[in-house]
Amino acid sequence: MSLDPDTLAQLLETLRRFVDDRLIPREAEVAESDEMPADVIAEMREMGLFGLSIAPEYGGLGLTTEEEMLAMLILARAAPAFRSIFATNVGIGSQGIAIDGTEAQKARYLPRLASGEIIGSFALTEPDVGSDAGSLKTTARRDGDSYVLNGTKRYITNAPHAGLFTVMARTDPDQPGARGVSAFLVEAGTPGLSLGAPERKMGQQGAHVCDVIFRDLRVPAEALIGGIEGQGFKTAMKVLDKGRLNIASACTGLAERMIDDMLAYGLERQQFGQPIAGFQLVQAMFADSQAEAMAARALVLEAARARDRGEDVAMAASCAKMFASEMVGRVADRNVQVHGGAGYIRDYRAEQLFRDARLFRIYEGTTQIQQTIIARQMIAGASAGKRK
Ligand code: COS
Repeated sequence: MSLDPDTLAQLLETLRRFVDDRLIPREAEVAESDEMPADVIAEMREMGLFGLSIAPEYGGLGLTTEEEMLAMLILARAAPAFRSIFATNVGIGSQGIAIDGTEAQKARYLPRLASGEIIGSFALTEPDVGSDAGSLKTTARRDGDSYVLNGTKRYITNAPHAGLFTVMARTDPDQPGARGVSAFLVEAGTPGLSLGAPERKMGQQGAHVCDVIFRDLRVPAEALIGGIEGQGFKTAMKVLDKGRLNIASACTGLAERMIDDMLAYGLERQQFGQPIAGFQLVQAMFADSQAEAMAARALVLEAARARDRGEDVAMAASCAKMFASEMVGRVADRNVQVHGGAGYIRDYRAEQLFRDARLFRIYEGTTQIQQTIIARQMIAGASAGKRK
């Protein structure tokens, strides 16, 4: 159910103040320490950020997709590590349950995810399985009233902090592709679950990823999402449709922040006796960035509205994710360029955000996978005579 316009405006204003007053001033501290401060997480919990997308009956704010994207556009103005800590609960760490879970699974986990009491992680990628997600090798063998999981998941966002993992595993060894995959809910602390060391990354310090390893890990049959085998790949794809919209809004919000930064610097920095913002070649970088960020905003919000209307948004989400993640890379590069020498120096944020933004073109489906999804749908539509 959508919020009334005043409540939505108030929420967005509160988020903007939180980002400006509480998050952006702590970016350097988080980047240097590679830790997310406990008081920041506590404040995020109090504000309900972990439950933006979760229905009110499970303790969340129950925002529509469009409202959620409007919130994310603001929250993403801070360095991406801040968003990362609650974003898996809003997106890929909760949506498998929200979309395809049984009533019992929703009642058991969604309230704790919404409050931020536990962090949810999404475990699809494996050492040998990235873009070709349907060929995953982790197995889940039925044994009486339980399943026994074996395998390794790789680069799992928030895994070091997670209380709950949505794990895609193969229940049917005779089905090598997507149809043999099922989705499970695995709680942290289950015997047989272990974690690798946190990876050292190019950027986004303060956000953590590591391997998740299952060795004869036993879960009850009730841990199978939706209670139906063979649906796990489709669940993962539906989760990623939504996740890709989230990434697109994160890219757009960060681009808008960097445009503000480059403008502020351009107006302050004097060369040849005047602010560099007065030079047309610098203005071209402002203008290209602004037009591209506006296009990304329009794309993500239109896709969000289509999702709220109940339409299939697989292609629109891929278009938004592809365009926005490529766009934010260009804007991050121009932001460094406008800052000149200062743009290359650690003490300024342009350098950090340039590295942080690089991940967006890779996770939740590379640009090349988004291109594949978009083109496949175009061809299928044209073949079926459905393309206008
Ligand atoms: N929603 C619902 N169902 C979907 C779907 C979607 N968005 N996309 C695919 N499916 C269904 C298909 O309809 C098909 O169902 P049937 O078997 O009933 O026909 C099934 O899922 C398999 O789909 P498909 O044949 O397209 O699977 P492929 O193995 O060709 O893989 C890609 C498709 C490449 C798109 C997929 O593997 C993918 O998204 N890869 C990237 C993974 C990724 O983003 N990883 C990032 C890690 S998560 S942070």
